[in-house]
Amino acid sequence: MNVPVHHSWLVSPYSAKTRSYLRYKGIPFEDRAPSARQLNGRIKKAVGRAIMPTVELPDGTWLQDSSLIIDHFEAAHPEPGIVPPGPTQRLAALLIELYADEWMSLADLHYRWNTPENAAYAIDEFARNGLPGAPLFLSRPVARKIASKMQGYRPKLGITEETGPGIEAVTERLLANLDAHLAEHAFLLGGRPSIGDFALYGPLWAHLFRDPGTTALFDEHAHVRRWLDALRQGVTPGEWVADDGIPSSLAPVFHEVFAEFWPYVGNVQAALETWRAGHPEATRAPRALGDTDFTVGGRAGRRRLLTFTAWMAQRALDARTGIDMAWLEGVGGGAFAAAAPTVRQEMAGFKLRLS
Ligand SMILES: N[C@@H](CCC(=O)N[C@@H](CS)C(=O)NCC(=O)O)C(=O)O
Repeated sequence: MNVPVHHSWLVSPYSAKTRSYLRYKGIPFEDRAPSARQLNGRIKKAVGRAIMPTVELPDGTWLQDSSLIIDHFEAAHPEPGIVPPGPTQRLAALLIELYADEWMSLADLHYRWNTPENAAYAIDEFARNGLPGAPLFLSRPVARKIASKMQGYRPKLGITEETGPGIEAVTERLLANLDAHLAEHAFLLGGRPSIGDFALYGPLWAHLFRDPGTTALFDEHAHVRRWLDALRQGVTPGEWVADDGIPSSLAPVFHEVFAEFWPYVGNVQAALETWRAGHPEATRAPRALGDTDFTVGGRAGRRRLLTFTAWMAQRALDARTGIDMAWLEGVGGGAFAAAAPTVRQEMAGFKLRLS
């Protein structure tokens, strides 16, 4: 093994993020689809969980979490950079990454598991990957087990009959807003993709576009389809938008980020701080701190307060220095600008720790 091995399935959104990133960077790698046995054996042993993507480096080191995988390769291969040098564009890219990773899972799981055609397709994909070469009557039961775990995330994330239409409304708006933006720009922040592009591509391509029951969501959005193709195939980088500017055509997207997603993150952070006050000696917070009210597309639900999301939010919060505050406030980011979290976490040994 002379090149990094990217362990992933095509159905996985976070793996689509890292795969498209590695391709764009021109970093040689081997894409390998792990079997169920490898996921529960080697991979679980290496990173503590049967999860994807993982990257196994030639020296035997393992990487997990799509953001940390990208950070690793950005440090080793800085050009062409995917984090813009301007502070406002950098923040914009990290906000889109945060939203794509932590909020698009609503759309991912809703459209895949509540669309019968997609669910059947995904189960067969799980079967082919999980037990390669086995006849479907043998591999489908294994696949159904994996699927039922994924389906089980729906109520925890607040994906219900009540919120489903809200998730669809938000997703359709996102696609329309992106299409209008991409009519004028090749990528989110100009002529080259940022970490926000790769993160957003993950769920849009691996779930919504690739799953056959929802491909039609893209029928009216030719610019989004062209953008998906560019991110899938790799492109020659152009220039960032000049002068650290954020195109006004992205304003509706950021308004959505701050309208419904950011209040949820604020609730996670508040819950983490309350929990921390009661557990001053703890070195790790639980994965979930109970449930909270939330809204998506105007529909109300309840979802778990996930401490992982607070860790991801730190990346964006830490990038506020030197930014154009007028832009941030103009797109509804006042609460984000003012947030002053007192509890921090860090990833060590594939686990979050309180720092
Ligand atoms: N934040 C992680 C999320 C990875 C993730 O949730 N991967 C899914 C597949 S797309 C998975 O393997 N889930 C297994 C599980 O939740 O047990 C990342 O960015 O790598």
